[in-house]
Amino acid sequence: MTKVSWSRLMFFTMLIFVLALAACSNDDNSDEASTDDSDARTEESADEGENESADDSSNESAETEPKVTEFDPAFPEQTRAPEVETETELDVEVVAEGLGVSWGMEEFDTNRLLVTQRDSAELLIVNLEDGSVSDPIEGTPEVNNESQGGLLDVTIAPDFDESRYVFMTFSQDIEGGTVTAVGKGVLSEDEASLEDFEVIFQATPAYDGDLHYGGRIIFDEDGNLFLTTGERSDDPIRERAQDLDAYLGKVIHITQDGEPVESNPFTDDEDALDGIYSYGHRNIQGVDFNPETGDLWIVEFGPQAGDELNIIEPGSNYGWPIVSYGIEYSGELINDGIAEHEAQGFVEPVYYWDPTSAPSGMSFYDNDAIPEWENNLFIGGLLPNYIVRVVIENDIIVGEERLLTDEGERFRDILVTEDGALIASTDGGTVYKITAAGEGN
Ligand SMILES: [Ca+2]
Repeated sequence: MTKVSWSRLMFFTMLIFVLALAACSNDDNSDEASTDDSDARTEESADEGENESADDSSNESAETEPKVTEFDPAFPEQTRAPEVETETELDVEVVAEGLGVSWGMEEFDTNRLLVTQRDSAELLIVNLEDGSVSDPIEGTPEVNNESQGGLLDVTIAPDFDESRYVFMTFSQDIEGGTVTAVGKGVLSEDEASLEDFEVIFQATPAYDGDLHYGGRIIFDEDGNLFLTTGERSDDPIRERAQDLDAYLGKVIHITQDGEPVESNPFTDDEDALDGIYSYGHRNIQGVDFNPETGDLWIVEFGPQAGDELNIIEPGSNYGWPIVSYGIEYSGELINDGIAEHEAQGFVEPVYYWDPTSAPSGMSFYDNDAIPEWENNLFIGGLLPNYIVRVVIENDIIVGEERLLTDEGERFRDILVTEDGALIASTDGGTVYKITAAGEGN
């Protein structure tokens, strides 16, 4: 059988399956693999699986676009994991729409979210039960909202019920350019204002640019903050990702007052900034703790291809811009085109995408409301526009799925509620709620 006819057979097989699914559900969880009619596939997957039954797609990778690099992975499971498919019937509900770029979310009260608006620098409350959206909360910081800048992430203090502290990241104008900044304020009892807002940390040096702020924050179990930054994109400032006297391209570990955590790996190194936890990153826009291992996982935007999923080890170097599984947007090789990290003394990504998943916010599904999703990782994709589901076994990526592929939305942040709903916010200002069918309300 030729590749083309196999593809067509597969297309119709998929089509029948999708139609069957649609008959019992009108959710948007259809499989996008069938929509690639370009016949541009270069993978050899057409040779695989023909002696398997129709419900076994385990030899097909979720990625159907041709690779843009010629790099080989360091180990077989490092890229293009087999496609998996959620069997649970899902409800996909639009909770809110018409908002701006909804960069960060936090569930501060059961089924109520704090949601940042990147460009307007507004902080809103979205109620997942009735879809209501509050007026902007007063007292948010002034931001530089050019290009990728603005009001970014939001989280609450571990003792929020008593302290009412809300922490946010944003791009801030200071002398010499802009920085990724962290600030905190107290949410008033009437939820109308943030009081006594103060900046607690600035990821210096400042740079006169408007790209790659990173900007995710998450609390650890000791009540300290992890902050992710970007390397400000341009060549040569991006080389500062390798420098321990700059907070660019780093994972940073600070207290609630913005001070370096004492146990940080470089506190005994006089030439290094004490807040640095790991380095050699490009632009980290997603972070969460793996609920099975307790490890800190991040996702970082690569150049053209080479988006990486990394497990963060203190003091380690993740290689950017010395090594990458991606190439420059111009098509040129990065450095000398060295991709293998470990051979060069850097930490290998646990997984990478080629061409891209354009990864933004992410969240582990630390819940049993949808049992087959438990401990899976969900990542917002900006372009292509879908949510990535990653299945992990012993720190190896064993499956990948793309969800909400037909919405045409840039998925900016992902959150799992206490009730086990998967929430996705988008650049188009939509908030989606995904639940097992019949359990959404
Ligand atoms: Ca890397």
